[in-house]
Amino acid sequence: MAARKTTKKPNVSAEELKTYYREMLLIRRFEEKAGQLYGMGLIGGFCHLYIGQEAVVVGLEAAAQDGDKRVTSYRDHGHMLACGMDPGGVMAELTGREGGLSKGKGGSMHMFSKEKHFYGGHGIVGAQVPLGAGLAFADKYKETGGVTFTYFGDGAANQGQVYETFNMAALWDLPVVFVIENNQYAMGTAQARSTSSPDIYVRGEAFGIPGEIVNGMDVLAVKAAGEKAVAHCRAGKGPYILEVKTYRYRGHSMSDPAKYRTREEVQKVREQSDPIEHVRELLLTGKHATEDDLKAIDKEIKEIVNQAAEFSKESPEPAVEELWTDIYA
Ligand SMILES: Cc1ncc(C[n+]2csc(CCOP(=O)(O)OP(=O)(O)O)c2C)c(N)n1
Ligand SMILES: [Mg+2]
Repeated sequence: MAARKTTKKPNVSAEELKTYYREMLLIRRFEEKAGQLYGMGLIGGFCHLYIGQEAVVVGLEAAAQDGDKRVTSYRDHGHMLACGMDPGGVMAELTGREGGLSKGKGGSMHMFSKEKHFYGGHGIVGAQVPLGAGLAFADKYKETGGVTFTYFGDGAANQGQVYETFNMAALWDLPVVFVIENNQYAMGTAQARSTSSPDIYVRGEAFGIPGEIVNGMDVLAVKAAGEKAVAHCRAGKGPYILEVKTYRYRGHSMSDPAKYRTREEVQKVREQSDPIEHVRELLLTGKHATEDDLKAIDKEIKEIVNQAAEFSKESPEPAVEELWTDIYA
């Protein structure tokens, strides 16, 4: 993973930096709270946390325009929060309550928002990749000018359907940004043990799809790469691949004891490359914010997350009759 660089003064306003700080902190605190509620038995089933990867989605959302679409895997809470979906609705879905975004019937991996153009939330590894190309096909067909961000992991990048999708997306010049969130592990398997090439984005070359590596612990680097990718797509030049190097601090899911890596490895990333600390440092050293300003933001975020948690506990269980609604068969 690329080391954090704070020596170069970034060309970014104080407000922008504070927005990224706030958005990344919201994801982190939300996920910590979800972890707590899971530990208390209030969340059941699978729950995959996004802690450590916050700069990826926040940076790319900063490069998106209204009407752009996003689709991702089961590690999806951060994507929903970053595109503006309600934290209370997400948390109540995790606890399986009526106020959840899928009325408590879907859980962590099954939320959607037509309004925010969030198309899931997919538990089958790699399944969202062809769906993302389909969404981009619709935009191209309807000439909306929209771009679809299709997120998948380093493990998913070894799936055959990814390359079938690359072929068609390139053939039809679809406006899709393929975002490989390379957090270096697929469940308990390190990238080097499962993936033949150290760089994954180069596989796009076979289809004529350009791409690049991005430092996923630096929100500004992610945003800049995202802008380049989106401009490529909007200009009608077809798909683009961003291989974003990141790291997840928690286990694969809440039931993972994480015996395949050392505590020291995780600690080292936290200390040397944490994406939120990075922006915090930029804000303080650039004199864009004081410690008190940042404390006020921390407090504001804590309140949002506490309210979401309260709502997720107070919202009732779905009524039994709900079993017969939203059925498409
Ligand atoms: C088709 C399929 N095969 C296997 C699984 C089990 N599985 C769930 S997540 C996962 C690893 C995926 O890793 P990666 O794509 O790197 O994403 P990350 O979890 O790191 O975000 C596997 C093998 C599955 N859900 N679907
Ligand atoms: Mg992975």
